[in-house]
Amino acid sequence: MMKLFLSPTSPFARKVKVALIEKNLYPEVEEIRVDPWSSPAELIRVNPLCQVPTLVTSEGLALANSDSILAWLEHHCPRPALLPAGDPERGRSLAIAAQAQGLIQYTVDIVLERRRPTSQRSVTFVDRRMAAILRVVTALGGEWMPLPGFGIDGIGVACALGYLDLRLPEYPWREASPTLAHWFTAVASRPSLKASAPPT
Ligand SMILES: N[C@@H](CCC(=O)N[C@@H](CS)C(=O)NCC(=O)O)C(=O)O
Repeated sequence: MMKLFLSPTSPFARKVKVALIEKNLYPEVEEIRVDPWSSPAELIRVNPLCQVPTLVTSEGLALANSDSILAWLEHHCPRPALLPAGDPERGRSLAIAAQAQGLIQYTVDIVLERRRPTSQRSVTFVDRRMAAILRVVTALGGEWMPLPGFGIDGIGVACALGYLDLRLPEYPWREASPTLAHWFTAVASRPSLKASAPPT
């Protein structure tokens, strides 16, 4: 039995949950819901970083960091594959997944910045992140469109867009990238995305 520490709103944790469901492994997973910001002892015991997601394998190995967990999963449970076997698709998938991961991190950066007292907030920093988010969303709807199928690139992009809708609902990413909006609507019906959707 594997253990997955997650919080229902974490987009990083959602990537891992979606990948586990897509690989038909979720029946073997015990889901442990925690709030990492309250520093729960059970999370710190396995992951000194005190972050979700943390996956504890059936051998007792505690893995942090969504991309490291996905890499471990792909190697240990190769079917169905979430990463193309050959180049250039494999490289493209990793490149798109990296943009998606950055998109999530930049959105989190803005959320954390907004939680700071007004006097401590940096407008310059938020503007820089906002500008990058717009560039990434545009690229993901164009040259870096997720590959056909639903691998780690599509998983990352879907979780990133879901998180944008959750945390920055006023952000007009669909207008910036109608093609990406169309793709997002098409994949939204996947059971893995439905089962992992954040509470509204
Ligand atoms: N690079 C990590 C980021 C994980 C992360 O930042 N998780 C957040 C929740 S969305 C967290 O646990 N934050 C608590 C903290 O940073 O203290 C990943 O991809 O998994």
